[in-house]
Parts: sequence; C-alpha cells; structure tokens
Amino acid sequence: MKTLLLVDLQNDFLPGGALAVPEGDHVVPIANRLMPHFALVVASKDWHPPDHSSFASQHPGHQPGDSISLDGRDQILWPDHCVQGTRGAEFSDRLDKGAIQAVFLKGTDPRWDSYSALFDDGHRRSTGLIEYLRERGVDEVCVLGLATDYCVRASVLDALREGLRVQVVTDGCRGVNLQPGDDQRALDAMQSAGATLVTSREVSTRPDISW
Ligand code: VGL
Ligand code: ZN
Repeated sequence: MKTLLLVDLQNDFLPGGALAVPEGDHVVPIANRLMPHFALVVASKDWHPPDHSSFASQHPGHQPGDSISLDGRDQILWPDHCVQGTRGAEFSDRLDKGAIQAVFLKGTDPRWDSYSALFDDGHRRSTGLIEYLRERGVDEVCVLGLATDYCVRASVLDALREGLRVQVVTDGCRGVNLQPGDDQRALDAMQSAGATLVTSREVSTRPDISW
C-alpha cells in the first residue's frame, strides 16, 4: 500500500515558531498536494514534556545550539519546542489533517531525545509506527517533512534499517542547517543508506511507479 509519512509538520518548526526551520512553511502545501495520491497517510509529532532534556532551558549556562554530553551521548540543545498540549506542538493550520490516518509521538520521555519517528527513548522503545505499517503489509514509505537534517534523516535511516523501501521527497523537506549544508549532507546520507530521492512532481505525476 502506498504510504506517505509526514514528519513533524508542527507550528514550532514553521516560521514564527520556537524552532523555526527556514522555509518550513513551504512544505505544507506539498504535503497537501501529495496526500490524495496515497492510500495511507501517517504522521509523526515531536511531543516533549516541559522539562525535556533537549531544552537549553534545562541546562543553566547553556544556549540553544550548544552541544553537550548527556549520559554519555552527544545532545544538541534546542529552544523549548513542541511542548505537549501547546499550540506550538499542533499541526500547521494549513495542513489537511483529515487525510492523516494515524499519528505517532516521539520525544515523550524527558530523559531522551528521539529524532526518529520510529523509535522513542533513545531507540529503546518503538513509537508504534513500524508495527502499524507491518500490520498493514506496508513495505515502502514516501517521506517528507521537517527537519531534513534531524527528524527526517533519523526516520529515513531507521525505516531503511527496518527493511522498508524509502523515498524522500526532496522539495518536501527543509533543514535547520545549524551548519550550512547540513540539509544536503543529510540527503546524501539517506541516499547512501539506500533511500531514493524524488521530487513531489515525480511522485504526483507517476502514481503507478514503484520506486
Ligand atoms: C527536530 C530538533 C529537535 C525535528 C525535533 O523535528 O527535526 N529537530 N527536535
Ligand atoms: Zn524536539
């Protein structure tokens, strides 16, 4: 079944949001255009408690953008974002939410950051997405969303590791780009790991194709 995965199309990642991704709003109309081409549409949400350990506010003396060692892991510190139940954590108002059949939450444990839509708790616990896809016989996903260099990248690499075929809609993603070029390096890494890079135009004009 052709399946579209929308990664973190939430207010905080859009212009004006707490962790705004440059041009993040450009991908919402692309998501809306592609959804009718898929029999199944699922989405992820970054869904943090207010005291999440990825927030710079939890680490006195540190600023967003700093990288620290947390329980032996490298952790980039972010502004408070996508706090459970807040407007910043809601999907964009412009997103056609009616087509989304299931939503998977990540980053829910204060101790662990989880960029991947497939696993939470530093990779120890499934979000339920992979089981959901397997139950429906899905072996291929088309991915778009925010941000290319964090959650899209981690989700795509995990999906490949789980044995799915994966397409990444390049114009449907935007990067944070803490370092210039991070988005392109992330696309290269996803492609090297086995993902196919496609444009939204290719996806919508060639519905028959198995990539
Ligand atoms: C994300 C940074 C922190 C993302 C989430 O959705 O790409 N990035 N939390
Ligand atoms: Zn986050």
